[in-house]
Amino acid sequence: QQSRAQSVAVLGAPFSRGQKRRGVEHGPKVIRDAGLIDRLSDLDYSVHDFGDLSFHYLEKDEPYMDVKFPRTVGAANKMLSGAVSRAIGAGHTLIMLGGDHSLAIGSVSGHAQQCPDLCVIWVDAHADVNTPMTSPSGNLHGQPVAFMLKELQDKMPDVPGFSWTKPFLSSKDLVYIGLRDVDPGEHHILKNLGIQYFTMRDIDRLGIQRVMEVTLDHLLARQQRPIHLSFDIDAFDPSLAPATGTPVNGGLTYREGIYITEEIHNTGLLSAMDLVEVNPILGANREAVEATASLAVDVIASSLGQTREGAHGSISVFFFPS
Ligand code: EXY
Ligand code: MN
Ligand code: MN
Repeated sequence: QQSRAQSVAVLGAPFSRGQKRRGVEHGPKVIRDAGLIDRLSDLDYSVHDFGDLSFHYLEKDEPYMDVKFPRTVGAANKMLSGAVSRAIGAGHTLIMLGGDHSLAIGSVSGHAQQCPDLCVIWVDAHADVNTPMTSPSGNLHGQPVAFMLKELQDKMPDVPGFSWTKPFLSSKDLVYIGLRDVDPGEHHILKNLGIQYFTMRDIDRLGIQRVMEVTLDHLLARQQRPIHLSFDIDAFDPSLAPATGTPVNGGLTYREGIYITEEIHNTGLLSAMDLVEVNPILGANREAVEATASLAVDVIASSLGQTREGAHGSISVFFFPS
């Protein structure tokens, strides 16, 4: 199947203030160095590398309640949101390379400006739906979904730096896959809003085939609509993706991760994706970093149609009459 647009935009977002560890701002570089652009070109897309955004890190950015770097994160996401909206408006399928997962606020909101009917598949060890009141860390990469959900609007304080964005996503238009580290406040939100989610235990129980069937049915059965895939590399088991800031044991296998993205590609509805939380400074050695970055490239290529089956769309020598 073909994806909706034949042209892909790659946008780097070297940003790390949504959490406290250095290094995740180098994610775009190591993912590109692992061969991303060539791999996408091999899939017969016209690839537009928009380069990296340059973010301003404010000198003075006092915490708000316990929220760290609110104005810096807010401004970065505002810039990202505009860039994503323009790229999608120009007809590209958008690939955002993070950076930490707070960037999804900008990425998904920019996508939603162009495609208000979008749905979101969030692949992550974490639910990232803490509010400033429930967050145990104050880190905004654990809170992006709370800024998106309409149902949480009256639970959200006015965090400085975020007056440019309003909640735009209904909780029924979001599905999580891969959860295994959910805070009490987040669990309360997931349950009370009736959000569809699949923990690693659910994947153990149902198998990834059934999980994807229910996921796509939940989001698409009533209406075909654009998909935003927000893929946190820490969804994978740390043995596969060691170079990341908040690893949690017992994650996705390689085959489960690739099955997820193959199924999403097969809908023909992927419109934008994030690949976040690759942190080269946290790899134990070069091999660990390269393995994580190369996994990120596999996830993106598979989301855009690289298959394990193989394909013969563009060969020049044919053996059989067609
Ligand atoms: N739930 C924890 C918190 O809110 O601080 C940990 C969040 C980690 C977020 C990572 C990127 O997905
Ligand atoms: Mn995340
Ligand atoms: Mn995570």
